[in-house]
Amino acid sequence: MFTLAIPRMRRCAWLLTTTLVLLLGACGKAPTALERVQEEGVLRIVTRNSPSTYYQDRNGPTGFEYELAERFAQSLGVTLEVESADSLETLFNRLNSANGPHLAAAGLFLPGSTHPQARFSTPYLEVTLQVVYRSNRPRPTQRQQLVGQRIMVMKGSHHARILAKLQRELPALTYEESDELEVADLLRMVDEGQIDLTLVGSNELAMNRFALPNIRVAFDLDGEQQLAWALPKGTDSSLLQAVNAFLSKAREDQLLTELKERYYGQADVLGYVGTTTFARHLQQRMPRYEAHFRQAGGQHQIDWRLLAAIGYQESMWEPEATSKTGVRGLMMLTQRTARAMGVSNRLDPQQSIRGGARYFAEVHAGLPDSIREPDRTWFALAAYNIGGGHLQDARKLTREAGLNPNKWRDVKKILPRLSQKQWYTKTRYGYARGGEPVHFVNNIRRYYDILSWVTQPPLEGGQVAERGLHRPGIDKRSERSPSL
Ligand code: BLG
Repeated sequence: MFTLAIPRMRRCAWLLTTTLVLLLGACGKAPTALERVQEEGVLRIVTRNSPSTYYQDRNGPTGFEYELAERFAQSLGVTLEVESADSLETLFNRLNSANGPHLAAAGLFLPGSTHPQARFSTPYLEVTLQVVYRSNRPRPTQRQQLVGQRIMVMKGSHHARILAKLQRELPALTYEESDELEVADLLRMVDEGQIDLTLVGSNELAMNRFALPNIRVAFDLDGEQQLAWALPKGTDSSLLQAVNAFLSKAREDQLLTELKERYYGQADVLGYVGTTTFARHLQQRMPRYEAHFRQAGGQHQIDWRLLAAIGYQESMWEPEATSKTGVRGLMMLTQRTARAMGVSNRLDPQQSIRGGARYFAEVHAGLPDSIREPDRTWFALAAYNIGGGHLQDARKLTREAGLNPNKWRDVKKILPRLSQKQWYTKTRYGYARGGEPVHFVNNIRRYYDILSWVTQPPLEGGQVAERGLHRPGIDKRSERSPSL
């Protein structure tokens, strides 16, 4: 009996095991966080609506965090979906909610210790944390002088944690945390004297400074800081590993350098005086010409804000401006260009804008196809200023220097050589003030960024000013073109 029974039991055991294995096999292992993103075909991120992270311009969503996240989504072969949170509290709650975003890309400071609600990626940007104050108040120069001041920071921010740490050292230190206000609001409150101080990342300050005439940096706090993306706690680390691998490649491939240059590189080019003067003229002068910029932009498919930025760089929106070389008008047309563009009176702002827009569009269209956007726009600006021939020379010298003649980043390094004898004697068109277009393009890019931010269309699902939880459309463009 037993001799028969034993094999039957074994058979049963084998059958059971096989069934279990098959069942497990059929159900599959639970997909990892990364596999879920890939299966869904969408990377969902939460961010903040601010000039240093994410906002809308005419072409759709833009901003440092947006573009970096878009590149990450591309690397995974999925599309990007963005929502913006109106406070850090909402942001971290969303991150940890069921079916919430996969990660937060929001200019978050890498915490010194573990964060209660998130795991952080490797850093992608180095910034300093700055204490800012109002210019007509005494400047604090060290930590002890923070005591007795009305300080406000965003609730749940790294800045608040730094202050909490400092409070242990300086028990008399007090500060408030707000979950209603964004960095830009806090800076405005300092600017208007409603609070004494706030803390801000150097990148954010640079991007927000244009409308804040009274803001000054008191001192840097706590050495160099780093920004990183945040992922929810409690998920496996597959997505975090993919993020880290992407960021390390982005560093190696210069993508981070490029984005830094694109979004923050221009932030300081205007300097303090330039920035505040621009902010004043934006209110006082721009409204007179806005309709002309819009009209000319519409006619030539150029973002009107780019035309306005050119106009500001050329004349500070002064229709009677005259350069030392006799170039005149709001868009600073040479006599030859004016004639070619059918402008009879260069001092007529509408004619000048129309002529400038047409000239820019022609120069842009005439560039070789090998120059892609957004560089194509920067090259067109340079040609507007220095002429196509000199730009050609600079591109040739760039190629000869082993650099890429289709990249603005490379050509702008070489352009100043056009004013050095050892170089311009080797060129076809000879001497030119090659530094001028570099400066010209840098400034215009910064004016353009500011104009894009201040005139950004409302995000879908609510007004920007309300900064609710928005879900703008997914943008699949791989190239950003401010002009066409
Ligand atoms: C530009 C012309 C280009 C011309 C270059 O000069 O003017 N652009 C316009 O008229 C819009 O057409 O190129 S060329 O036709 O191939 O020769 C070179 O001649 C104008 C520039 C010159 C510049 N502002 C627009 O950017 C200017 O006024 N520079 C002088 C500055 S300062 O007063 O001496 O400091």
